[in-house]
Amino acid sequence: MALLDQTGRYSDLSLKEDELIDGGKHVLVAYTMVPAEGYGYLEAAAHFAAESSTGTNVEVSTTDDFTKGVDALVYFIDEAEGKMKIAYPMDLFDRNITDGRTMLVSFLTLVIGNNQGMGDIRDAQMYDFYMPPRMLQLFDGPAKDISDMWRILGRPVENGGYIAGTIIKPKLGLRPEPFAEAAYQFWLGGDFIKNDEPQGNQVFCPAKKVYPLVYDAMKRAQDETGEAKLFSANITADDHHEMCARADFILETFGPDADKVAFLVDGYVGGPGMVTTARRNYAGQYLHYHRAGHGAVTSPSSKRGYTAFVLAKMSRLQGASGIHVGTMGYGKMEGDASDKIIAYMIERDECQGPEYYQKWYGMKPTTPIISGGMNALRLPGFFENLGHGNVINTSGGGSYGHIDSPAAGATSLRQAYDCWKQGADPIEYAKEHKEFARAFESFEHDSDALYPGWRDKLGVHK
Ligand code: CAP
Ligand code: MG
Repeated sequence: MALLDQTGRYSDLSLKEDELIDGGKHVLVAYTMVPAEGYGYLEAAAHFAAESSTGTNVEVSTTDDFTKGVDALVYFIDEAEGKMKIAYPMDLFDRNITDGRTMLVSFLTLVIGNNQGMGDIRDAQMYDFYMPPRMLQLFDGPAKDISDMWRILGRPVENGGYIAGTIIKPKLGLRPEPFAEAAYQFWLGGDFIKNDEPQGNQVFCPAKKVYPLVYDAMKRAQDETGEAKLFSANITADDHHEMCARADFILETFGPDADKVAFLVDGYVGGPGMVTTARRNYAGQYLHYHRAGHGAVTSPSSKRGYTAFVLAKMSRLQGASGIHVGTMGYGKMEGDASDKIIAYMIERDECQGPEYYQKWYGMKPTTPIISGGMNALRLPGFFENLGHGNVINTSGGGSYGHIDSPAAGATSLRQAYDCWKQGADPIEYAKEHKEFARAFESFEHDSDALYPGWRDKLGVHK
């Protein structure tokens, strides 16, 4: 079906990207895009830009010259590569009437909104974006970051290193007493425990019963180990007031140790409002963004929405103190070694993304949270790929699946980091470190795959 040709108004391929960046007045967005059958590339891209800014599929009589001044413009296309780039004038984006700040939901509504269902677009996925300095100033950014955790753990606030964590497993089905016992057992060896993403106030494990028991477990583990312990409590809920009721109860329950509580928000399924509820109402707490569900749009098999890189970059703008970034091919979830760019973009003050070089101008970093099928055997390779261990790692199966105890599982995680930092051979290291060695027997599928001949070398026989 013939469409209004909007290339004249919504594209200008003479625009220069470096001039747009120097001008500081545009948000730039890079997409992979494939038009639907029978539509021209630039025509479809221009219609995409119209629908994402000031236009629709026909001219309207109410448009005036000012309107045209805030048109989004296609400034680059590569039909062979299936890529386009669009410049969005900053003034398109909505601002709070309360404090003038901008909001991620407006960014999403425009750049990944109606354009996701247009008849002349088959595929369109955002794979990078560039925020100019003024827009960065208008996002909340993180209030707390990993340095706050290192400080509580009594470590250097620079390069404080690996935080050994877990997720209370099984994912659901524990009543309060076994839940708190699972926490206590891990804390005897580890630093950090999170609720699993669906754990909240289930009828068989009421929040008002379980959190006091978890706090008691934290105190006992702190007393027994002489170490501070951290807990990431899930406050995800549809209703803002419910979120606050959970957060308030948890802070009251942990009382003098409330600074050791992070708030977990299932930010993808919950959406920007939920993340901002936590960020703005509890700025004193580390904001832990869990991304359950993101695979619906970020999976390599998805041709729409946005990538995991974009999700993580957006979370820093929103103020996530930490976000799950996957395991870069070393764990159970989708991903590969090149995903390390996701970590670099959210932890550094400037970084080259897939398309844009982004400076953050001092916005606090977002911690890469590494989770999903990890255990002590998989970690050395992970650290080698990433190049550092300044991360929070939560290994659920990797802790509660250790054949000796959750504490031994936690210790094996710490030892994996130590092994990598020393540049030691894992087999040689295992000979001197029992919990790490027993991880080989705990996760035989992995040890066989990663360390062939490990049995003979460690003198372990079936
Ligand atoms: C990991 C986890 C996390 C996933 C989420 C799970 O448990 O608790 O939710 O890591 O994936 O429920 O699978 P295990 P990602 O450690 O037992 O695998 O971190 O990639 O968002
Ligand atoms: Mg989970």
